[in-house]
Amino acid sequence: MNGESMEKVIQHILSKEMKDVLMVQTSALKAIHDYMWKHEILQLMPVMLSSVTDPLSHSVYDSSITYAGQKLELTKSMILHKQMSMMRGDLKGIYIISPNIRLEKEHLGETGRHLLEFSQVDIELRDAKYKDFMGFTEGLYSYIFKFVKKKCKEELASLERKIKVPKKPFKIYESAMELKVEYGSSFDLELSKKEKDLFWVMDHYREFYDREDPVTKRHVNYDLVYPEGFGEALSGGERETDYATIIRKMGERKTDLEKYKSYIEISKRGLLKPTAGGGFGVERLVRFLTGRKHIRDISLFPRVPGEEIVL
Ligand code: ASN
Repeated sequence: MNGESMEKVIQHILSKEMKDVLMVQTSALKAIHDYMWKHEILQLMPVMLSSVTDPLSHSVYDSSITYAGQKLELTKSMILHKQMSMMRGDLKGIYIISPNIRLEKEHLGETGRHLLEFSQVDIELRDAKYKDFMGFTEGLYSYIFKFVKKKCKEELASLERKIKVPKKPFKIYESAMELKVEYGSSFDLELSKKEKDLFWVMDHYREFYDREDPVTKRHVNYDLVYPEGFGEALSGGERETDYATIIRKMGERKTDLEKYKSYIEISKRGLLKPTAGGGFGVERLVRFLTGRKHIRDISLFPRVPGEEIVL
């Protein structure tokens, strides 16, 4: 570490706009908790050491550690724990403000959207279909935007940001597959630059846990995307519960079955229940609400891929 990077970090912590940003963040989190309370969705505390975690659909550096002879991973997302918590059957839904560690490749530092460590509002709803979860999320986003707009008038004015409460229902693009052909692999970003409001993109090929319709073969999942070029907000889907289907899909994705053996055992016992869910990053939400250029601008101690962590 050199003196120059130390100076930069200190200037960043002391930056003038950080208090306004933190006020917007705190208000958004309050709105999220209120909305969950109103819908009787209960909060779980985060799990940070996992014997099974999200395989993710893109590659990251290994974050495993060994403790007392057991190999564990720092949690990439609590998707599998969300599913396993719902095997209780008596919960309407759960959410977690979940710290996620994803040791992303260095080049992603330039996107303005990626951090090595971020907090995800991760939600799972019992007996829910994709439409139920999307409706729930649209309500949540409208609630957050209205709340922040009302409570943070001064802060938003000094940040020179106007918040527009999104109109429901949000626009839906039915097929990520087709968009990929038309716009290339960063189709969500291209559309994000064009669109003026939040929108959904359906049917993505990704991890084994998102449900595939056995008849239509569509992937019953979704991404929510911010407009104005801010890119992806949330991803989620209906979940796969059937043991044989999970094993088949793990095979297709060349998943290490040994690594997931405890989760596989739960599915083999028929304990997984039909649910739908999704998660969105707190930092990306705050970046959008405050209209900042880079995600580092809204985090007091940002961990940007490829950058030295000084403090
Ligand atoms: N939270 C996401 C979901 O619920 C998973 C993820 O973060 N990759 O599907």
